[in-house]
Amino acid sequence: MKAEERTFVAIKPDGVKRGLIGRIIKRFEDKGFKIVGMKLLQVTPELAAKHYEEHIGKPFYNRLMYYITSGPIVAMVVEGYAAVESVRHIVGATDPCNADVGSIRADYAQVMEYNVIHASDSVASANREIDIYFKPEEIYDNWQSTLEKLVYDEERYKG
Ligand code: FUP
Repeated sequence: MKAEERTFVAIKPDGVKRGLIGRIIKRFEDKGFKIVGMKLLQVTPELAAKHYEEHIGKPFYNRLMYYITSGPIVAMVVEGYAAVESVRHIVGATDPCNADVGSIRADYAQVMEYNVIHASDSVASANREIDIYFKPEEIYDNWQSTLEKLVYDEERYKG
């Protein structure tokens, strides 16, 4: 059964520089997700290499490293029902040409190299990426979103 999950989301440097932070966060809030971690940070080359270690050696790796370190990102931990799958739908396909209409990448991006946002592709990746970007004490879950009980039954779907 699908359940409550956490996922890692990052508004990439192009999204920050284009002034899309508010519009992107709004989509997750509108959906009823709970943001339990959030910060603006500059990704160092070391952090970037850790995040994208699966892509080391690929033809686009160097460009990806340059891009993700080219300005600050907004890193978030987003919590909600089937958050990994659901957030990936809101984000859209990696290549914005193929992203579903209405998704963030369809609405705001044209090419893969500047696709505005990152979201974890599995629960295992989410846990790994949350660990890379957040200390446990930087995650705040000790508050109640007014939506938790209305958008989905939190107790029923507890992860
Ligand atoms: P995603 O999970 O959608 O972020 O996509 P990937 O982990 O497959 O790729 C990470 C980033 O590398 C993408 F956001 C964009 C970039 N990339 C390219 O530039 N070219 C490629 O062929 C594949 C990925």
